[in-house]
Amino acid sequence: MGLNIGITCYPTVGGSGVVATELGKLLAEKGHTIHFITSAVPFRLNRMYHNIFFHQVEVNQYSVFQYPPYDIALASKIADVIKREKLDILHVHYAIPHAVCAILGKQMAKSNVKIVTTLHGTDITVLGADSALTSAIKFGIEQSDAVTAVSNSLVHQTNELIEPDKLIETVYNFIDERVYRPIETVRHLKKEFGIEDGEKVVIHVSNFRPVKRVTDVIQVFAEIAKEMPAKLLLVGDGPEMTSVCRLVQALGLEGHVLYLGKQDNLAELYAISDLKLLLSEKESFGLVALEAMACGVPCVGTDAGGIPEVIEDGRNGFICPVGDIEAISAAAIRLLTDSQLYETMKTQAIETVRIRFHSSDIVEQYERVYDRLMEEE
Ligand code: GMT
Repeated sequence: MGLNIGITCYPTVGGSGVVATELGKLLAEKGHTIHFITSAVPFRLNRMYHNIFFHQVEVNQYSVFQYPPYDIALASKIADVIKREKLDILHVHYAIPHAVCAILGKQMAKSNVKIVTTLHGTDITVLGADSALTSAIKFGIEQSDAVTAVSNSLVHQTNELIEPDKLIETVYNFIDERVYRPIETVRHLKKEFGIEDGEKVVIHVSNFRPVKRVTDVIQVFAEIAKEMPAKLLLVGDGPEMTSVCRLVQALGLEGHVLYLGKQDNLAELYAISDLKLLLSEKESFGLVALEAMACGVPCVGTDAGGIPEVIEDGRNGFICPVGDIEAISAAAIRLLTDSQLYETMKTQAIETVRIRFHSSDIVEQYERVYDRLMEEE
């Protein structure tokens, strides 16, 4: 029987919002009723579903408040939706603040709704190290009925940093295979971007925060461009963009780098790309690597967090030490120049996504968590 499921996430661009929204859509397609309780319509909620509802969290901007009370407004909205829609499950993404808001909302509603919290990384690897927040994160985890994390590495880091008295299960991220797949029809894009036949295309997609080490991407690309004609697609924007542009200029790479800003149709960009670089120093999973691999683009990534659980070194891509420009460049150049190795890794990348991260398997894992909690009644 279909469940009534509330989902809270950050609805704006970001892997956690993407995963939460795609999960809601696939659960709705399986007959569950979904209630998004968020500050804006999730950006990936791009079509009409009869069984997906959106409840907007309105934050009071009253000037007396030095900080807008988002957390309290969310808890209050959660309480209203729990009561009115008789939620069975409330699935929140991020321990801080969402798990804590869920617990408060449940208490306000005097309900027995089951809370599932999914940890995505930043809540643990960045906020977890902030002693001002550790108790709240621990509380959010321990008071949830079930807690999942998006990689084994994140489970391990959470246990090390927070030491919660709670079992945390790994449920990997997934992509929508209908969107992220190899497509052949956009070859004209290359021409439109001014990419010559025979030029290799390297792509990097991120929010350009310091943890993504985008300047390493530029340094590696400079080494690649010494060996072969190549272009670099930079997709996304963020605080590091100024340093990135400066480095591109200093290395004389202006004509080789295309700044594409934030983009939606990534499958089309992957269709014209040969290699993806994900060189982060912290990354609980690396959803962008999975998206690229699903489109048949092998990746070179760093040995940070959950990246090696997605990119399997020497099988579907390469893993190198964080910041080791020489090793990363050598791996990238090897992949781009050995056509037999490239074809093998491309095939393995597609296979890995299909076998280890298939959306139907991952959604079933979440359903099993929900069913288990419902049976505990
Ligand atoms: O850091 C980001 O890129 C954004 C952040 C988010 O909130 O979406 O990403 C985190 O969650 C993603 C989805 O689970 C993961 O794929 C990212 O690896 C994770 N980011 C970090 O751990 C830094």
